Amino acid sequence: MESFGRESQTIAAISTGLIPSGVGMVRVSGPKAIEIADQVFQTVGQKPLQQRKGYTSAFGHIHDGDEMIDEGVAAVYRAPHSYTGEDVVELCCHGGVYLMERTLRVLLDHGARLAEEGEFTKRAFLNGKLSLDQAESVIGLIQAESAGAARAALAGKDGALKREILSVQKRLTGTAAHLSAWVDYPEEDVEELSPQSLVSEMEGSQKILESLYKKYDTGKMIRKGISTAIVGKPNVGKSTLMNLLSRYERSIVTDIPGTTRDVVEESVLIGGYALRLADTAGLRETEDQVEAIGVQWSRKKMESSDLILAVFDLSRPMDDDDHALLETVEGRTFIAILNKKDAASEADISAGERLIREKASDVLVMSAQTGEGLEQLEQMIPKVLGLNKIDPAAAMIANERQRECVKRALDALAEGIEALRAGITLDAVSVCLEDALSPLMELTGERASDAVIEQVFEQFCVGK
Ligand SMILES: Nc1nc2c(ncn2[C@@H]2O[C@H](COP(=O)(O)OP(=O)(O)OP(=O)(O)O)[C@@H](O)[C@H]2O)c(=O)[nH]1
Ligand SMILES: [Mg+2]
Repeated sequence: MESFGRESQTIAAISTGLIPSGVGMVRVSGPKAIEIADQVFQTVGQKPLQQRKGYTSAFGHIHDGDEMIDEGVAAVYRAPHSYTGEDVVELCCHGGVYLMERTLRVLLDHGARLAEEGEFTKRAFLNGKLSLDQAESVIGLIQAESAGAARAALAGKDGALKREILSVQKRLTGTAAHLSAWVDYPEEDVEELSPQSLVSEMEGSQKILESLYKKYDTGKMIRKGISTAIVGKPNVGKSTLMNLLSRYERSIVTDIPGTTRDVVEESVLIGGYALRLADTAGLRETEDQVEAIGVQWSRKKMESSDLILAVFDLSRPMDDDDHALLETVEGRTFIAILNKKDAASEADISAGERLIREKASDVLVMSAQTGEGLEQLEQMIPKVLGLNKIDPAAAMIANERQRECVKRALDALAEGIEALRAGITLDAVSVCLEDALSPLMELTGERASDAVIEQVFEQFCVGK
């Protein structure tokens, strides 16, 4: 009972980060937002906030009783034309942690309640401002670390996925209508209402969902970054490549084989994508206990990464270790980096290249030391991963929850198609159609349980 009416209460939270910064923002939302803000914020030479229109702002003083805390600006939004769909006031003050916390405390003293994680966005969802998948894109926007990730999140927030899902829902509802027409008037031998035509309709929906589903892993790389392992035998120049890509001395480089022992990680931006690089210990059999652990870690890193940069040294003849590496990366997404071009003769280069090309389709001759070939590498990476074929602004599944919903819809559709083909009762097919529709409505939040909604908004921070 404690939570009775919580949704109609006025909430407040600090929406900017809790670190000293130029400006801080404390947000209030709910039926009493403007009234409460008026008790805390005194406009200077202007009407109180309650007499102001939406989408206006006023300069004034934030005070606690007679004590002035700070000066700032209050922006007023009137329901339903605000982020949450309720009356909202955003109080911008100086971004000192004490000032923001004090401002918040005074708002709470005057009747606001501290907002829970994601409660502003949750209210936007409950008030029909956003679908559940759009709300999830807000998290994506906040977490985006690259241009690609930000574009994908913005497209999601704009409703790209929602529109695609709604179009499939519409198709499925149409198919359900045809199915019942066929059940009700079987004697009307209408050509387009055959089991075969129903199968085609369902396959149409299946195709759209499948294409979304297949793009999931690539989309994930755009959003979360491409985990990339730099591997190779000792001394081939892995750490030099790491430093070249990081643009600073991230890893220790020496001419002693076995220099790198730990996995050294760094995030870099390449062509609008985030690359999560891991420089690893050179792969070789070793008696050295510490180095041996490093080699194990290298292998683990290689197994879990999206992309492998397999480095070879052109200035020395290829040996068994190089061949072993080629075998290890076979079947994986990798680029063979033929390094130390500057220290190799034309003959070495062509011999090395010929050998590697037998096993690798993406090969780059470069010099990590001089930087020659860096640009080509940066262009190759998105291409090898197929990222260049994906429009970040297109509809994309953004997380595991959404992926699972699409998967359930696909399973139900496959079952329905099989049932139709096998001539199983049409009632069973109706059930499959309903089973396909239901997870799609869960995805957009049109028909999601409270538990699902809770889980989504728990991932937000307070203030959003
Ligand atoms: N000439 C030339 N030397 C290079 C190049 N890349 C790396 N080196 C040299 O090769 C040696 C080994 O470089 P590292 O980057 O430490 O090699 P690594 O693969 O990380 O070696 P381990 O950590 O021991 O496995 C160093 O002396 C580098 O300066 C290159 O492109 N050209
Ligand atoms: Mg190294």
